[in-house]
Amino acid sequence: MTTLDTSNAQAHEALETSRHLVDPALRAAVETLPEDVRHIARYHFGWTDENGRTTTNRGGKALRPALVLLSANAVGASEQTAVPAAVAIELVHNFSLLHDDVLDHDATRRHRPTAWSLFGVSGAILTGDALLSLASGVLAGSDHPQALPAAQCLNTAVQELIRGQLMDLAFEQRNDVDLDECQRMAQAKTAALLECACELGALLGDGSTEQIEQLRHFGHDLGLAFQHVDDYLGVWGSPEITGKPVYSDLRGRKKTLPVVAALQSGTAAGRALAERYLGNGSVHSAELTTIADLIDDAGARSWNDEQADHLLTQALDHLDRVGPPECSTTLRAIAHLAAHRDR
Ligand code: GRG
Repeated sequence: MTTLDTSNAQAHEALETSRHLVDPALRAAVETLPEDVRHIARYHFGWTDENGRTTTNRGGKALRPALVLLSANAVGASEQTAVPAAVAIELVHNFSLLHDDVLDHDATRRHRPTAWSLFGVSGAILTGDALLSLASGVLAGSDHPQALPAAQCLNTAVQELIRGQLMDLAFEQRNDVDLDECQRMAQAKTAALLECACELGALLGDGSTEQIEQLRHFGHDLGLAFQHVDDYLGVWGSPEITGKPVYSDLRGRKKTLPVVAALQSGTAAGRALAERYLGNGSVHSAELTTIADLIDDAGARSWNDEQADHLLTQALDHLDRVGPPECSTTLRAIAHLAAHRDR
């Protein structure tokens, strides 16, 4: 086994352990929802099929709750201490996915039809709203002394998510998006929640101000690396990994990080891409492979990989400042996995 294999195995094991710790509390929280939204929420999490029958579906990767628990661990606390925050963060994440699928008109998520496509737009939106309010309730209902600052941290992250999503949608109508604003959009839409996950773990784990700050930066840099990988998968990922149709981001002419990097590259491929990609309506299926190739030819695929690697290194530097390396070995393994889902 190579070092990478060992690290990946460790990361997968940690995700599984975290799932075992968080799942009972997450399910118990969802069970308190009114019947109709509970039905949709159970489906969305992958626990039941659309008729309410129990399934063996795994749902999402549950990365964010693992980050919460392992951040608590990294500051010397038990993972159990941070379970309410892990539940809250996963509820917020899934609220954002339910809304995101509606806003993007996506028909598939996690290898299954999206909630809105089965239960209607109103059902999906209201279920998302219910998960968001449940997240606040779970944090407020925990008797942890840091529950109030934790709720404030989560609230700030939600505001960032909304800001990032608005930017993302606005970019679809624009042909002049630059890389700087695209990175700011990704920070708000994705990095803010991973940052919050790590901060919450450190906060509930009673970490020092310096430890909380370093874990916050770790989560932020890892979050941005994660979005680079997500955007890579949106162009070159296979449906087996993404759980979505091939070229999912390109069909909707999304201004993702590699796309904008290619458009701004000043290369002949970038100009040829602009001619095909900038416009309205969905991209014709026959054009998708050519578009993906042009993004690659413009150098944006390797740029995207380099950015993800650089951000991972930066994230790990922050982790080094949290404490002795043996306290964060698992968090390090998770970071490598999150920043290399494709490779
Ligand atoms: C509309 C009020 C209102 C708020 C919602 C929709 C929204 C604001 C924000 C969108 C945020 C979003 C969906 C960002 C993308 C982040 C991302 C890369 C999600 C995929 O995360 P994974 O791969 O998902 O961890 P799994 O399926 O594993 O849980």
